[in-house]
Amino acid sequence: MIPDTTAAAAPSGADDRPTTETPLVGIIMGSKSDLKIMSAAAEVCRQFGVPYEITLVSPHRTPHRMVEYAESARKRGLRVLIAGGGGAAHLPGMVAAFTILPVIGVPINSTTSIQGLDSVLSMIQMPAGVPVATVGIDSAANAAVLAIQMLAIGNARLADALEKYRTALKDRVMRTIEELRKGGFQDDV
Ligand code: AIR
Repeated sequence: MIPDTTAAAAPSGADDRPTTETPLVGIIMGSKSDLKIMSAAAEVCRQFGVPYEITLVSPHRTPHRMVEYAESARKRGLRVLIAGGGGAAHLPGMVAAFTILPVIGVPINSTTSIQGLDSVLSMIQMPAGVPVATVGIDSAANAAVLAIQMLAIGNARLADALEKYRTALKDRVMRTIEELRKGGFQDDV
């Protein structure tokens, strides 16, 4: 049975207790030490009310579990996978090899990593036909936003939520600009 540490998300605005909703986003990572970075992806899914699961899958320490996870993901109803790893981060690429679901890779600047660069290089140059959409180092939140953008292609509620999210981002910048202007900031220089 995959995964054994599933925590499906509560609807937006609710608490963190697991629900019985079928997860749409699978968030996986190579080690518990990645959780402090990868939990940001779960938080974004929660904010958008997208059911997700989060668990550990190591391509080197639990290789059979990795194959089982990737091969069963689509059948279990998942639509997109977010895979994080540090150091020799082979998880996203190998998971992508075993599923046709889109895989978003999160390079992690872990303690064993060379500032995250080895992780990036382990993910980006995938062979033609087996892509991994790699986000920035430690950018788990962006991975979740990208996953939700994929889901929003066929989901009007999520598309609307993303429009509001973008408007909120813009409003925050505009407020800062106004505050700086009041403090004498010249925003045209
Ligand atoms: N890792 C785990 N299995 C394969 C790899 N590449 C990565 C984890 C973590 C790093 O090794 O993704 O970022 C260090 O793991 P740990 O468990 O030693 O802290």
